[in-house]
Amino acid sequence: MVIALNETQHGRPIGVKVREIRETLIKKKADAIIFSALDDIMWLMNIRGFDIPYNPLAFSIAFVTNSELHLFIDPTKIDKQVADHLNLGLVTVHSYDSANQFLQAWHEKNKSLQGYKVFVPNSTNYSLASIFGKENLLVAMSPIQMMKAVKNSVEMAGMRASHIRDSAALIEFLHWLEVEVEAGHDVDEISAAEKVRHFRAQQPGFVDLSFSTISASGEHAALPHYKYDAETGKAKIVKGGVYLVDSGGQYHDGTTDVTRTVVIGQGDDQFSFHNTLVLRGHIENAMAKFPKGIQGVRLDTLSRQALWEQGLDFGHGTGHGVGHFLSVHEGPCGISYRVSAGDEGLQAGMVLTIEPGYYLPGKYGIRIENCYELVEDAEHSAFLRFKELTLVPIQLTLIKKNLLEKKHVAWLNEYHATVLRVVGKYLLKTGKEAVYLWLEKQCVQLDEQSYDLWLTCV
Ligand SMILES: [Mn+2]
Repeated sequence: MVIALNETQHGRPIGVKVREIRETLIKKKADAIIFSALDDIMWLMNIRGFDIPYNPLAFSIAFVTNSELHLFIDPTKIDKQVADHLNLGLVTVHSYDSANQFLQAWHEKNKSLQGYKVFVPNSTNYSLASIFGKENLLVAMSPIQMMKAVKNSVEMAGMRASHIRDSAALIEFLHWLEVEVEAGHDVDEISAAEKVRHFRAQQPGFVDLSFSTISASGEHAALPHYKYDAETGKAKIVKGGVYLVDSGGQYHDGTTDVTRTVVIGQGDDQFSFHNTLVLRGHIENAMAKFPKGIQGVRLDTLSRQALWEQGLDFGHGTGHGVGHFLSVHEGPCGISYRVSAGDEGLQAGMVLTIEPGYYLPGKYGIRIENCYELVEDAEHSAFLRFKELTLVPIQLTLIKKNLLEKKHVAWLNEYHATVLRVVGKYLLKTGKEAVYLWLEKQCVQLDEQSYDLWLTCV
């Protein structure tokens, strides 16, 4: 099956997108461009598919010339509605299997043209690229990479709306987890992960998870890419133990990715120390104002500074791009200690995660991850800043107050006020009063001057 997005979901018809691609072809003096990256094709055609778990993609190939637009896809996946949608976009649909033959014939017909060139994005497979002959290739990053990284206003509205519902689902989960563990009921990594899916699946517009949930108790959390199996997943989530949940959803209007690390009950001193360093790094990054167009690599240090001061670090990038009802990891921009391939600089309208962590092998791991949109700074129009999409409370009882400055506390207070206002309202609207009351407690405002009240009020 393939579905077509409507105008209120994609915000930009096929024709407008294709026109922009043809302008690129003219600029690059190319006669045609081939697309084989599935997220490029889904975005261009305003369709989504279900051929790959967690990724709303359909196996396909697209070919754009100055006057033609071809899509190669299994025709049995296309119903009347999708056919009409593609027809309206002036797309000629062919069977997936006929792509090679079609492209070969097209090449034969055009190869004698003066200055003949085919734009082949650098992600294209060898077999497709070799159809056109080495001397005729223009190999570069797919122009769609940047086009889809910068969300249009409709896509961004969808990202915001889906993040509210998704945050509500995760808050429901965290509330459920606390109640269950406090009651002494058995909760293991597998049953917790199933609950995460359960709460998301109840939300309107839910399609699938955006990746396989990382549900990690205790020392398992020390492995950043941990995946439970039937055996390891029996690890219990216990009072006083660390639990890390990294998960996300695919919705008709957006894609989400969020990580929280929690302790039901009291965390120990060492854990709170490391947790606060990670939190401080997250906040430092989230508060940053930076010039438009810089590469994400220049922001990466911000999320590590607090750890570095203590001789600590983490072994993964700070953040990645996120698609709009597409892949949860999306290029070309990211925030990493390595320059992300093809990073042409950060722009307003991009969606990025900030997810610093700290991992103590054999003991526990910590990661605090939110999605953010990049917006123009209100004071300095040549600058950008982060605006939160993810709205899930960050556990206040795991913070060592002497490791935060007033500005970090102010950020936390503002964040939690937004969480309560936006998601709280949504929870009440959907009849989740018990969850709302729990959320209210998680979002308590901290005293910015003296933190003395902290432990009594949380
Ligand atoms: Mn992530």
